[in-house]
Amino acid sequence: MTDTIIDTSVIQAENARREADLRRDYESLGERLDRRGIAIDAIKEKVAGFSVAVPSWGVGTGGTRFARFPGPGEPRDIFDKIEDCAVISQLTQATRSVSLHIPWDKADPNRLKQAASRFNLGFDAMNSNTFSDAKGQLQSYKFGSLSAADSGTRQQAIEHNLECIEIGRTIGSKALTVWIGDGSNFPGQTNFTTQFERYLASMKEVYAALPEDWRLFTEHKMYEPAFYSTVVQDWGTSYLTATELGEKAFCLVDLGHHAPNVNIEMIVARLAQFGKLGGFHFNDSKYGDDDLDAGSIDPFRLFLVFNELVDAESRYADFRPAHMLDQNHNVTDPIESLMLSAADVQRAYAQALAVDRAALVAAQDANDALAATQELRLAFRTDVEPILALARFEQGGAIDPLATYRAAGYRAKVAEIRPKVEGGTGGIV
Ligand code: LRH
Ligand code: MN
Ligand code: MN
Repeated sequence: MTDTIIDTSVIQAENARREADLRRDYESLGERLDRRGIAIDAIKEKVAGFSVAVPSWGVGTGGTRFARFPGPGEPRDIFDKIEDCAVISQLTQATRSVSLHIPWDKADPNRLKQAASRFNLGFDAMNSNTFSDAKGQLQSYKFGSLSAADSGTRQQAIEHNLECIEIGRTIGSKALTVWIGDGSNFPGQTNFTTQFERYLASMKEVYAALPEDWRLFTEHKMYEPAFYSTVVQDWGTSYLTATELGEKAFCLVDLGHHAPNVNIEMIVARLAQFGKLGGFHFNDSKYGDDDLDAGSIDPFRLFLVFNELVDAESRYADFRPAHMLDQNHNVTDPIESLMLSAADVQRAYAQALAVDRAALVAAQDANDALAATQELRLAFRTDVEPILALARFEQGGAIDPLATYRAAGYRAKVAEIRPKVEGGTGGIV
């Protein structure tokens, strides 16, 4: 039996107030989609099978680079975080796993596994951290980690990644995501080629320790914390790395890690075409790596990414990118934000499934640019909320997760148990 945190009677009462309207809305949307030759139930089925992992760090205190402003009922440790993730999963039915960050979430792996399986949660990719110094660590990552000039520092970073794999093995994870902050702040500070050689050599050692059924994701990011050059700065370098390493290595696309206006959906298409798209960190941004809620700034971009994913699904066998959220900020209850992000990722998927693919291809082949783009706009403008809500409802989730979460008073309840956290300086990247 799966334990639940939110009292099911609260969910039932909230759902009862909304069910009749939802069914009417679903039926009327079904009729409209049917006129376009699109089957609503098929979309619902796919949406119901879709899951995006919650990042453990996303349920914690949001911060800016400058300060942390903790809210009430902050999780005290990874076990509280798993409970918060269980709430998100229970209400949205869209987040069946958690992505851990080591050493932030370091704990007895058997306890971690037990804590998650109590709520039927799995573990998605493990994230290593060699971009900040852990307490008591011998070498500092101030001047880099896997690509550092100092061999002892590189060795320490390699061993940390191996440890992440070991923890992941015990808890049932099947992937390791490596993001490094290595780079330079000044022209001439480092040699681009030597630094990348050292990174590749280190990554080869990590790759060699990867279990047979695991995948290794390399996550690129244009800049920050290094501001002149970054070792894995774009999808090109990420692709080179994945290719150098071997068939278990793939590229991870964090939507916030590109230059403004970069055509991310095209990067997605390229990586998928060459079998190297490993997964995503979904979030949204206006300026840089803002880590805002998915779909909150540019939902059309998210839709266009999913448009490529749906296209790729039909083209490639064994196409199974990992879907994870990566967000962390300051002004909302993180559980609320993560629930809305999960729904927005699902929404983009549902909208992409509502594209009339045959009509799109016909317009493209006829060089009818306007008709082609209209197909996308039509799907993007479709309000697919009834599909998402019914998929949630049928799996025991909340028709309206946000209202139900508020009605359940979860945050106030945990605030009674979890001590108030002091604010402080920032530091999350
Ligand atoms: C780097 C990043 C990476 C880290 C996370 C905390 O900006 O996106 O995925 O692991 O933030
Ligand atoms: Mn990320
Ligand atoms: Mn980031």
